[in-house]
Amino acid sequence: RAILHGDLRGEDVIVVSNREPYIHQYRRADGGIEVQRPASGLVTALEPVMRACSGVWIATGSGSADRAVVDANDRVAVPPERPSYQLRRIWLSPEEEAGYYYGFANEGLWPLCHIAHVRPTFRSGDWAHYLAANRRFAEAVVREAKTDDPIVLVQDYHFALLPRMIHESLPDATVITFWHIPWPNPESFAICPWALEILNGLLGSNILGFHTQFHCNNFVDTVDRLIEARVDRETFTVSQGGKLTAVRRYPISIAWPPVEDMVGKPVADCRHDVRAGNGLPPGQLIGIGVDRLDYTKGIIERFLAVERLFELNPQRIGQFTFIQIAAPSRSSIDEYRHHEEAVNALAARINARFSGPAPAILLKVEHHEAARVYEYYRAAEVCFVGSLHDGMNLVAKEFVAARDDERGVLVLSQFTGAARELPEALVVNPYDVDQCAAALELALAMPPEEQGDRMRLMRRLISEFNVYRWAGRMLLDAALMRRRSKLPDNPV
Ligand code: ADQ
Repeated sequence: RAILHGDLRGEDVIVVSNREPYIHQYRRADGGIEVQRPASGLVTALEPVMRACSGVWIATGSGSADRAVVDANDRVAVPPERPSYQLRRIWLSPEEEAGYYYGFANEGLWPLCHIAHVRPTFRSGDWAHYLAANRRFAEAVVREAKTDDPIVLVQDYHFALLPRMIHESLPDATVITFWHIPWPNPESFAICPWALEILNGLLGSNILGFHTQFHCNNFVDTVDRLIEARVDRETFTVSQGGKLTAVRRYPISIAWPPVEDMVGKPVADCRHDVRAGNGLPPGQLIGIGVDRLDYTKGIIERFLAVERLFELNPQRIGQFTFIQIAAPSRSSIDEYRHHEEAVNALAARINARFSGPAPAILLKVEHHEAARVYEYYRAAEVCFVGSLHDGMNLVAKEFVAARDDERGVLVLSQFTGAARELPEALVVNPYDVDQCAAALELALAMPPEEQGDRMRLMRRLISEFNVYRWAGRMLLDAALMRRRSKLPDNPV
């Protein structure tokens, strides 16, 4: 935090992300405007940076009252209760959004980068929108820069072309790009008809960050295989046309300690309220899953594991309920709608087979307030993160942060970035239904001392490697790079 507050004062910092940190939703009856802060680790991590240096955050306007509050330059000061930095909104038409966001980013790059066996769809029309949207954000960065050497933090796969565009207009800018999803191997990445453009775009960054070393390796291998560039595996840098990009691992995390609102309610009250609120008996054993309703999250596989648990351990029927909280996501894409239907049908089939006095699966397709999500974490015996592939997965870390009682068991897919940091979880292969069912039973039967031993180790890691450290390490590396680049050339 000291880095964020001290070293950055006076720096010209710009963040670019697709989603905005504040959404002005609608005008209330009392004339005020309802503002939502989407539950997002990114905002938690980067807001202290923005506050420290009165920066500018550029994002797509998405709320129906967003236009009503901006000035002539499409800017509004945020946070609403204590304005300290500017939010600059970019307005995309429905066609631009369909092509750039739903099309190229989410039907192309998302399945391309995740091994979930969903075929990516690439359309030249979507690519044209992606290119144009990146261009519009680049123009906004140039307009918002107060100096010719700003620090620009580019977030995620929506903006692969942006780093190069910024570098061309502001060659002295320090561009730090963070790719929040996995990076595939070179053969998989080469499927993309615009693979070279994407790589050249990203290599406009001074620093390119991934959650795991494995994804850094895949990126460097992809560059080595597909384009003309010098790859140095000793320093993990790529140089192309005199431009150097450092490829680095920065595992994202969550705020620590967790905000008081999240863990203020006693565990016993959470246990009672979650059971009573869902019509479950007081002693019911509970498993919890929390995800966007996305095919990469392995919700189907988790339900199959719950079904297998009941087949193998009939004494658990009626005694155990798996509650899946699933936030609707990208539902204008066919693949997501089909997935939602499949999830619903499977829950119904398993419930028809295995519900006792209480249901086997409770599927709640809705967004919950963050404090409610934590209440579920605190009420559960087990949290099951079953992603088929996931850059990091913050749910795993949130569950651990929520358990200040040092109880509860995390069952965690080996295909998440989080599994590399939390080996004390019960790490499973989500495709192996029997193994997952066995892990669930092990979790339900685990003695409290062992739960505590595992939980304490995981809590220690997250308390140390929290989200401030994620942002701080990237910015420290960037600061060092900037100081080095200002030294005169070596005269000898
Ligand atoms: P996501 O794919 O969105 O993020 P994840 O890291 O699990 O995945 O974060 C999801 C967030 O949404 C969590 O904070 C969770 O609490 C919240 N959430 C999920 N379902 C919810 C619901 N029904 N109601 C309310 N909140 C809900 C991408 C990458 C990840 C990477 C993050 C951050 O895919 O791998 O960890 O970015 O880099």
